[in-house]
Amino acid sequence: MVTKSVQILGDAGAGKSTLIGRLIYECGGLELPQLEKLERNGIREFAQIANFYENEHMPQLFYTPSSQYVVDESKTPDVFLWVVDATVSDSGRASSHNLASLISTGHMRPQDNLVVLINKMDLTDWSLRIFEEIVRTFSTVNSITESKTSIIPISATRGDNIVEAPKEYPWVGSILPSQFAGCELVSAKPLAYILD
Ligand SMILES: Nc1nc2c(ncn2[C@@H]2O[C@H](COP(=O)(O)OP(=O)(O)OP(=O)(O)O)[C@@H](O)[C@H]2O)c(=O)[nH]1
Ligand SMILES: [Mg+2]
Repeated sequence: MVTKSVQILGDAGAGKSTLIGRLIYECGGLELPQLEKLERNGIREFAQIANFYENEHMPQLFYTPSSQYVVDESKTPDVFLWVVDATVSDSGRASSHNLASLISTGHMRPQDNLVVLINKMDLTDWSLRIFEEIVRTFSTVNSITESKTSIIPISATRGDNIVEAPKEYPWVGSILPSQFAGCELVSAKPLAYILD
């Protein structure tokens, strides 16, 4: 199993800590002792898991079928996840601007993959229209990096499209990039499989 680094950044309040907690909880291989430790420390939310691991200097780890990922602060991670809040009113324009400037100034140089995660899709009722609008805003993001780039919708709190697409919203698992808002970057794969 290979070990890879992942850096998770994005808009303020977009759900970065929640996503890290979700990945540790769902894909981190936690066993009873660790779960009991979280419970003993009153951890009840995914974002608190991320903060607890950080405060305790415990590595933030999760697994995809063939790799181990370690969350770190590297400027040159193997994978860079950019988290966007789907409920923003500007269709992600400020967010895509921030991402572009991070990359074009060399502050972030992902080695293999850049994945743009449109989070909080549950708050939009998994609106395809809202997702398409934000995808349109990010549709040229691959021109600023040589990394393989993907865009997917998720809900970090509900765990949708992290390991499995939400069954109630069949469009998520059947996105066809070639037919999608003129953008080839969207993927029908859940996050864990994009990273694999
Ligand atoms: N409904 C919903 N709420 C979410 C989702 N992800 C995060 N949130 C909520 O959004 C708020 C901010 O989440 P955080 O994970 O703390 O966001 P963050 O990006 O780490 O925030 P900062 O570190 O302050 O920039 C919390 O109230 C979360 O519960 C989601 O997928 N759906
Ligand atoms: Mg946070």
